[in-house]
Amino acid sequence: MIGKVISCVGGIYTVLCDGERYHIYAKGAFRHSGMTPVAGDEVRFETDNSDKGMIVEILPRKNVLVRPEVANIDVMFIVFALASPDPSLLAIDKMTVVAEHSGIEAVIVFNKRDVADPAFTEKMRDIYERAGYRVIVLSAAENTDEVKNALYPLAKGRVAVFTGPSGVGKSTIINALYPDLKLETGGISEKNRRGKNTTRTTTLYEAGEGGTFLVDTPGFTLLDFDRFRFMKKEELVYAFPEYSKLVGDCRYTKCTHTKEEGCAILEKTADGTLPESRHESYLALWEVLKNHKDWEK
Ligand SMILES: Nc1nc2c(ncn2[C@@H]2O[C@H](COP(=O)(O)OP(=O)(O)O)[C@@H](O)[C@H]2O)c(=O)[nH]1
Ligand SMILES: [Mg+2]
Ligand SMILES: [Zn+2]
Repeated sequence: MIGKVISCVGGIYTVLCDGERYHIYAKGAFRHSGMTPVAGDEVRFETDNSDKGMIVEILPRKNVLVRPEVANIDVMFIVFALASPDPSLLAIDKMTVVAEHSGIEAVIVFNKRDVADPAFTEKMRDIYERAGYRVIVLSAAENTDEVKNALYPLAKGRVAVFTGPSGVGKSTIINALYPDLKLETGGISEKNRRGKNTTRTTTLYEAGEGGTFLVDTPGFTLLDFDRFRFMKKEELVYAFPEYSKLVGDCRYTKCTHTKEEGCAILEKTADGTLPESRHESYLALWEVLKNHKDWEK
């Protein structure tokens, strides 16, 4: 049988298949191969018609994230507040880079418009629209219809990950979208949960009438970039959509886009065509990736 892994707690996988939930183990061979099933995996499993059984195969993945550990993501909602807390543009750009590199559609969601300066809101929208992203501005606590109208069409029938720092309104947004899930808001319970559990587990929440799965990541858990070693620094430019199309215009084929003369990306940043903040993030991430290489040597 083929099913979808919903969660894994203490080595027991919950697998959803034809509306039934199976609580099963994974074949020991996975551990030896270093690739174990994660939430979001499509798996082949054997069962003796009870709710028990054994996962025997992980079907090919579209993509997989390490933190949170989840596979086959269709869309990543990168949620930040426009104020309280103020957004870190570097933190946003780390997440867009992870999404791009993993081949996951990223949607930038700015919440708490009600407490933000309108000029700042427009500045944020402009930066990310120019980068090529869909940008959604919300006031989730005030207006649930707005959340539904903007996000429902993008989440419906898909595996959607909500990521972003604590306190930006992720749970509020998810609750507005799918009130039946009743996620706790305010962050206190998240802290408790994290305190008790040393190992993080990822759960896919089934939402709506089927085929929609949500992942709410508590706190700032998306791929800690400093431990993100599978990306080469030369690949970074391709994780900035507005840069990848300019690479061919740089004077040198080995341009690193950090300081070279005749760099198309530097020129377009200097003349204001491309936002400064994105290039600051590029430089910061370049340094991280460069140092990894040294460290590995
Ligand atoms: N002012 C304002 N507060 C909001 C908005 N959305 C959520 N909040 C509040 O922000 C706090 C954190 O929200 P929560 O959904 O728990 O954030 P999470 O940690 O990202 O899941 C809560 O007190 C919410 O009521 C909003 O649009 N405007
Ligand atoms: Mg939350
Ligand atoms: Zn260049």
